[in-house]
Amino acid sequence: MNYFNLFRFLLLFFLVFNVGCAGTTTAAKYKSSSGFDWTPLIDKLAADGLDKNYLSQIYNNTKVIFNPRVMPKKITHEEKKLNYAQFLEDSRINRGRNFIKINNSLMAEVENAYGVPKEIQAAILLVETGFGDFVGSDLAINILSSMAMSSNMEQVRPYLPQEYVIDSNVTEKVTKKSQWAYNELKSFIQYASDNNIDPIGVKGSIFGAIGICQFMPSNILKFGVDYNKDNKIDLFILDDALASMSNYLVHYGWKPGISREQQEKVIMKYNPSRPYTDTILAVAHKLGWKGYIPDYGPLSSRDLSVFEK
Ligand SMILES: [Ca+2]
Repeated sequence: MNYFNLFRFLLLFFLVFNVGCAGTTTAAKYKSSSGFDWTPLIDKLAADGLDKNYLSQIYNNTKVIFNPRVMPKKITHEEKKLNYAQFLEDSRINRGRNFIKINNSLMAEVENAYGVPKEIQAAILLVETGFGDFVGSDLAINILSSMAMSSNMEQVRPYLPQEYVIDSNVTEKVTKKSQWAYNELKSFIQYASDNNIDPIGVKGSIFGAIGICQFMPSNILKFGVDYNKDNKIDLFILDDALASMSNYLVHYGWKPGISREQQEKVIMKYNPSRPYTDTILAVAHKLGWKGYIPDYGPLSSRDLSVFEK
Protein backbone atom coordinates (compact mmCIF):
# COMPACT_ATOMS: atom_id res chain seq x y z
CA MET A 1 0.00 0.00 0.00
CA ASN A 2 1.58 3.27 -1.07
CA TYR A 3 1.00 6.51 0.75
CA PHE A 4 -1.80 7.56 -1.62
CA ASN A 5 -3.66 4.29 -1.10
CA LEU A 6 -3.06 4.45 2.62
CA PHE A 7 -4.50 7.97 2.64
CA ARG A 8 -7.57 6.78 0.69
CA PHE A 9 -7.95 3.86 3.08
CA LEU A 10 -7.74 6.11 6.11
CA LEU A 11 -10.16 8.60 4.58
CA LEU A 12 -12.62 5.83 3.80
CA PHE A 13 -12.21 4.37 7.27
CA PHE A 14 -12.75 7.79 8.82
CA LEU A 15 -15.89 8.42 6.77
CA VAL A 16 -17.37 4.99 7.48
CA PHE A 17 -16.52 5.28 11.15
CA ASN A 18 -18.13 8.69 11.39
CA VAL A 19 -21.24 7.68 9.50
CA GLY A 20 -21.44 4.67 11.79
CA CYS A 21 -21.28 6.90 14.86
CA ALA A 22 -23.85 9.29 13.48
CA GLY A 23 -26.13 6.36 12.69
CA THR A 24 -25.80 5.01 16.21
CA THR A 25 -26.44 8.45 17.70
CA THR A 26 -29.63 8.89 15.66
CA ALA A 27 -30.93 5.46 16.57
CA ALA A 28 -30.24 6.05 20.27
CA LYS A 29 -31.60 9.56 20.24
CA TYR A 30 -35.05 8.79 21.58
CA LYS A 31 -34.07 6.16 24.11
CA SER A 32 -35.14 7.08 27.61
CA SER A 33 -32.76 6.80 30.55
CA SER A 34 -34.31 3.40 31.28
CA GLY A 35 -33.43 2.30 27.75
CA PHE A 36 -36.96 2.39 26.34
CA ASP A 37 -36.97 3.31 22.66
CA TRP A 38 -39.53 6.02 21.85
CA THR A 39 -38.54 6.23 18.18
CA PRO A 40 -41.59 4.40 16.72
CA LEU A 41 -43.95 6.63 18.74
CA ILE A 42 -42.17 9.81 17.70
CA ASP A 43 -42.18 8.78 14.05
CA LYS A 44 -45.90 8.05 14.17
CA LEU A 45 -46.73 11.35 15.92
CA ALA A 46 -44.56 13.25 13.45
CA ALA A 47 -46.26 11.47 10.52
CA ASP A 48 -49.57 12.65 12.04
CA GLY A 49 -48.43 16.25 11.83
CA LEU A 50 -46.74 17.05 15.15
CA ASP A 51 -43.44 18.92 15.08
CA LYS A 52 -40.51 16.51 15.26
CA ASN A 53 -38.21 18.92 17.11
CA TYR A 54 -40.86 19.50 19.75
CA LEU A 55 -41.37 15.74 20.04
CA SER A 56 -37.66 14.99 20.37
CA GLN A 57 -37.38 17.63 23.10
CA ILE A 58 -40.14 15.87 25.01
CA TYR A 59 -38.87 12.32 24.58
CA ASN A 60 -35.25 13.21 25.25
CA ASN A 61 -36.26 14.41 28.71
CA THR A 62 -35.20 11.88 31.34
CA LYS A 63 -38.48 12.43 33.22
CA VAL A 64 -40.38 10.81 30.37
CA ILE A 65 -40.53 7.16 31.30
CA PHE A 66 -42.29 4.09 29.93
CA ASN A 67 -44.32 2.41 32.66
CA PRO A 68 -45.54 -1.08 31.65
CA ARG A 69 -48.03 -1.14 34.55
CA VAL A 70 -50.25 1.67 33.23
CA MET A 71 -52.11 -0.37 30.61
CA PRO A 72 -52.81 -3.29 32.98
CA LYS A 73 -54.25 -0.74 35.45
CA LYS A 74 -56.57 0.64 32.78
CA ILE A 75 -57.65 -2.85 31.75
CA THR A 76 -58.41 -4.02 35.28
CA HIS A 77 -60.09 -0.82 36.50
CA GLU A 78 -63.62 -1.40 37.72
CA GLU A 79 -65.75 1.69 38.11
CA LYS A 80 -68.30 -0.05 40.32
CA LYS A 81 -65.70 -0.76 42.98
CA LEU A 82 -65.23 2.94 43.72
CA ASN A 83 -66.77 4.01 46.99
CA TYR A 84 -69.06 6.85 46.00
CA ALA A 85 -70.84 6.95 49.38
CA GLN A 86 -67.81 8.74 50.87
CA PHE A 87 -68.69 11.90 48.93
CA LEU A 88 -71.97 12.25 50.79
CA GLU A 89 -70.34 12.21 54.22
CA ASP A 90 -70.75 15.37 56.29
CA SER A 91 -67.06 16.23 56.23
CA ARG A 92 -67.01 16.27 52.40
CA ILE A 93 -70.29 18.18 52.13
CA ASN A 94 -69.04 20.77 54.63
CA ARG A 95 -65.91 21.17 52.58
CA GLY A 96 -68.06 21.67 49.51
CA ARG A 97 -70.10 24.37 51.23
CA ASN A 98 -66.93 26.08 52.31
CA PHE A 99 -65.47 25.84 48.81
CA ILE A 100 -68.54 27.54 47.34
CA LYS A 101 -68.39 30.21 50.03
CA ILE A 102 -64.74 31.03 49.32
CA ASN A 103 -65.16 31.01 45.53
CA ASN A 104 -68.72 32.31 45.45
CA SER A 105 -68.25 35.27 43.12
CA LEU A 106 -66.39 33.27 40.45
CA MET A 107 -68.76 30.29 40.67
CA ALA A 108 -71.83 32.53 40.51
CA GLU A 109 -70.33 34.33 37.51
CA VAL A 110 -69.73 31.00 35.72
CA GLU A 111 -73.26 29.89 36.63
CA ASN A 112 -74.59 33.09 35.17
CA ALA A 113 -72.56 32.67 31.96
CA TYR A 114 -73.30 28.97 31.34
CA GLY A 115 -76.38 28.09 33.39
CA VAL A 116 -74.58 25.35 35.32
CA PRO A 117 -75.39 25.73 39.05
CA LYS A 118 -72.45 26.32 41.37
CA GLU A 119 -73.53 23.29 43.45
CA ILE A 120 -73.13 21.07 40.34
CA GLN A 121 -69.76 22.69 39.64
CA ALA A 122 -68.67 21.99 43.22
CA ALA A 123 -70.03 18.41 43.21
CA ILE A 124 -68.02 17.54 40.11
CA LEU A 125 -64.82 19.04 41.50
CA LEU A 126 -65.35 17.20 44.79
CA VAL A 127 -65.85 13.80 43.17
CA GLU A 128 -63.24 14.23 40.45
CA THR A 129 -60.29 15.48 42.49
CA GLY A 130 -61.37 16.51 46.00
CA PHE A 131 -61.21 20.15 44.84
CA GLY A 132 -57.78 19.65 43.32
CA ASP A 133 -56.22 17.52 46.07
CA PHE A 134 -55.92 14.46 43.81
CA VAL A 135 -54.88 15.31 40.29
CA GLY A 136 -52.65 12.25 39.82
CA SER A 137 -49.10 11.54 40.90
CA ASP A 138 -47.52 10.73 37.54
CA LEU A 139 -47.01 12.92 34.50
CA ALA A 140 -49.79 12.86 31.89
CA ILE A 141 -47.15 12.41 29.18
CA ASN A 142 -45.87 9.22 30.89
CA ILE A 143 -49.34 7.78 31.38
CA LEU A 144 -50.50 8.43 27.83
CA SER A 145 -47.21 7.52 26.14
CA SER A 146 -46.97 4.27 28.14
CA MET A 147 -50.51 3.28 27.18
CA ALA A 148 -49.97 4.26 23.55
CA MET A 149 -46.87 2.05 23.43
CA SER A 150 -48.61 -0.90 25.11
CA SER A 151 -50.45 -2.31 22.10
CA ASN A 152 -48.76 -5.66 22.38
CA MET A 153 -50.35 -8.16 24.76
CA GLU A 154 -46.91 -9.60 25.53
CA GLN A 155 -45.90 -6.29 27.17
CA VAL A 156 -49.02 -6.27 29.30
CA ARG A 157 -49.36 -9.95 30.22
CA PRO A 158 -46.72 -10.05 33.02
CA TYR A 159 -48.63 -7.38 34.97
CA LEU A 160 -52.17 -8.74 34.57
CA PRO A 161 -53.95 -10.88 37.17
CA GLN A 162 -54.54 -14.46 35.97
CA GLU A 163 -58.29 -14.01 35.32
CA TYR A 164 -57.51 -11.28 32.78
CA VAL A 165 -54.72 -13.24 31.08
CA ILE A 166 -57.10 -16.08 30.22
CA ASP A 167 -59.85 -13.70 29.04
CA SER A 168 -59.80 -13.87 25.23
CA ASN A 169 -61.24 -10.33 24.90
CA VAL A 170 -58.29 -8.76 26.67
CA THR A 171 -56.01 -8.71 23.62
CA GLU A 172 -58.61 -6.75 21.68
CA LYS A 173 -59.16 -4.46 24.67
CA VAL A 174 -55.43 -3.72 24.89
CA THR A 175 -55.26 -2.81 21.19
CA LYS A 176 -58.31 -0.54 21.44
CA LYS A 177 -57.13 1.24 24.59
CA SER A 178 -53.70 1.70 23.09
CA GLN A 179 -55.19 3.38 20.02
CA TRP A 180 -57.41 5.51 22.25
CA ALA A 181 -54.41 6.54 24.36
CA TYR A 182 -52.41 7.38 21.22
CA ASN A 183 -55.14 9.78 20.08
CA GLU A 184 -55.31 11.34 23.54
CA LEU A 185 -51.53 11.68 23.57
CA LYS A 186 -51.63 13.44 20.22
CA SER A 187 -54.27 15.84 21.59
CA PHE A 188 -52.22 16.36 24.75
CA ILE A 189 -49.06 17.33 22.87
CA GLN A 190 -51.09 19.58 20.56
CA TYR A 191 -52.74 21.19 23.58
CA ALA A 192 -49.43 21.79 25.38
CA SER A 193 -47.88 23.25 22.25
CA ASP A 194 -50.88 25.50 21.42
CA ASN A 195 -51.13 26.83 24.99
CA ASN A 196 -47.42 27.21 25.66
CA ILE A 197 -47.67 24.75 28.54
CA ASP A 198 -44.69 22.57 29.49
CA PRO A 199 -45.81 19.03 28.61
CA ILE A 200 -43.37 17.59 31.15
CA GLY A 201 -44.97 19.61 33.97
CA VAL A 202 -48.56 18.38 33.70
CA LYS A 203 -49.82 15.76 36.12
CA GLY A 204 -52.44 13.27 34.96
CA SER A 205 -54.75 10.68 36.50
CA ILE A 206 -54.00 6.98 35.96
CA PHE A 207 -55.86 7.32 32.65
CA GLY A 208 -54.36 10.64 31.60
CA ALA A 209 -57.17 13.00 32.67
CA ILE A 210 -55.94 16.49 33.45
CA GLY A 211 -56.66 19.29 35.90
CA ILE A 212 -58.99 19.82 38.82
CA CYS A 213 -61.94 18.99 36.55
CA GLN A 214 -60.20 15.94 34.97
CA PHE A 215 -60.54 16.48 31.24
CA MET A 216 -59.11 14.07 28.71
CA PRO A 217 -56.85 16.05 26.34
CA SER A 218 -59.17 15.63 23.32
CA ASN A 219 -61.88 17.33 25.36
CA ILE A 220 -59.55 20.19 26.27
CA LEU A 221 -59.11 20.86 22.56
CA LYS A 222 -62.88 20.77 22.01
CA PHE A 223 -64.30 22.37 25.15
CA GLY A 224 -61.45 24.06 27.05
CA VAL A 225 -62.05 27.72 27.92
CA ASP A 226 -59.46 30.36 28.77
CA TYR A 227 -61.80 32.05 31.21
CA ASN A 228 -59.24 34.22 33.01
CA LYS A 229 -57.91 35.45 29.64
CA ASP A 230 -54.22 34.75 30.20
CA ASN A 231 -53.91 33.21 26.72
CA LYS A 232 -53.78 29.64 27.91
CA ILE A 233 -56.27 27.01 28.94
CA ASP A 234 -54.98 25.83 32.28
CA LEU A 235 -57.27 23.33 33.96
CA PHE A 236 -55.29 23.52 37.20
CA ILE A 237 -56.61 27.09 37.56
CA LEU A 238 -60.14 27.27 38.98
CA ASP A 239 -61.41 29.90 36.51
CA ASP A 240 -60.52 27.84 33.43
CA ALA A 241 -61.55 24.53 35.02
CA LEU A 242 -65.04 25.72 36.01
CA ALA A 243 -65.75 27.39 32.68
CA SER A 244 -64.41 24.44 30.63
CA MET A 245 -66.45 21.99 32.68
CA SER A 246 -69.60 24.10 32.31
CA ASN A 247 -68.96 24.56 28.59
CA TYR A 248 -68.76 20.77 28.27
CA LEU A 249 -72.03 20.22 30.14
CA VAL A 250 -73.83 22.88 28.11
CA HIS A 251 -72.63 21.26 24.88
CA TYR A 252 -74.25 18.01 25.99
CA GLY A 253 -77.54 19.68 26.84
CA TRP A 254 -77.37 21.15 30.33
CA LYS A 255 -79.66 24.12 30.84
CA PRO A 256 -81.78 25.40 33.71
CA GLY A 257 -85.10 23.63 34.09
CA ILE A 258 -84.28 20.34 32.35
CA SER A 259 -85.83 17.13 33.69
CA ARG A 260 -84.08 14.74 36.04
CA GLU A 261 -83.70 12.28 33.19
CA GLN A 262 -82.02 14.94 31.04
CA GLN A 263 -79.78 15.99 33.93
CA GLU A 264 -78.65 12.39 34.27
CA LYS A 265 -77.98 12.04 30.56
CA VAL A 266 -75.73 15.12 30.60
CA ILE A 267 -73.76 14.09 33.70
CA MET A 268 -73.33 10.60 32.22
CA LYS A 269 -71.44 12.31 29.39
CA TYR A 270 -68.91 13.56 31.92
CA ASN A 271 -68.39 10.06 33.24
CA PRO A 272 -70.48 7.21 31.85
CA SER A 273 -71.25 5.74 35.24
CA ARG A 274 -74.63 5.53 36.90
CA PRO A 275 -73.29 5.67 40.49
CA TYR A 276 -71.14 8.68 39.52
CA THR A 277 -74.15 10.51 38.07
CA ASP A 278 -76.37 9.77 41.05
CA THR A 279 -73.60 10.94 43.36
CA ILE A 280 -73.04 14.25 41.56
CA LEU A 281 -76.75 15.10 41.71
CA ALA A 282 -77.07 13.99 45.34
CA VAL A 283 -73.99 15.96 46.43
CA ALA A 284 -75.29 19.08 44.64
CA HIS A 285 -78.60 18.57 46.45
CA LYS A 286 -76.84 18.37 49.81
CA LEU A 287 -74.94 21.55 48.92
CA GLY A 288 -78.28 23.33 48.58
CA TRP A 289 -79.01 23.09 44.86
CA LYS A 290 -82.61 24.10 44.24
CA GLY A 291 -82.94 22.21 40.94
CA TYR A 292 -82.71 18.76 42.49
CA ILE A 293 -85.57 16.49 41.42
CA PRO A 294 -85.83 13.54 43.82
CA ASP A 295 -88.73 11.76 42.15
CA TYR A 296 -87.14 10.40 39.05
CA GLY A 297 -88.66 6.94 38.79
CA PRO A 298 -87.15 3.55 38.33
CA LEU A 299 -84.33 4.57 35.96
CA SER A 300 -82.05 5.69 38.76
CA SER A 301 -83.68 4.44 41.91
CA ARG A 302 -82.49 0.93 41.14
CA ASP A 303 -78.93 2.14 41.55
CA LEU A 304 -79.28 3.90 44.87
CA SER A 305 -77.75 0.86 46.60
CA VAL A 306 -74.44 2.58 45.87
CA PHE A 307 -75.16 4.97 48.74
CA GLU A 308 -75.59 2.11 51.18
CA LYS A 309 -71.99 0.91 50.96
CA1 LIG B 1 -56.41 30.79 31.31
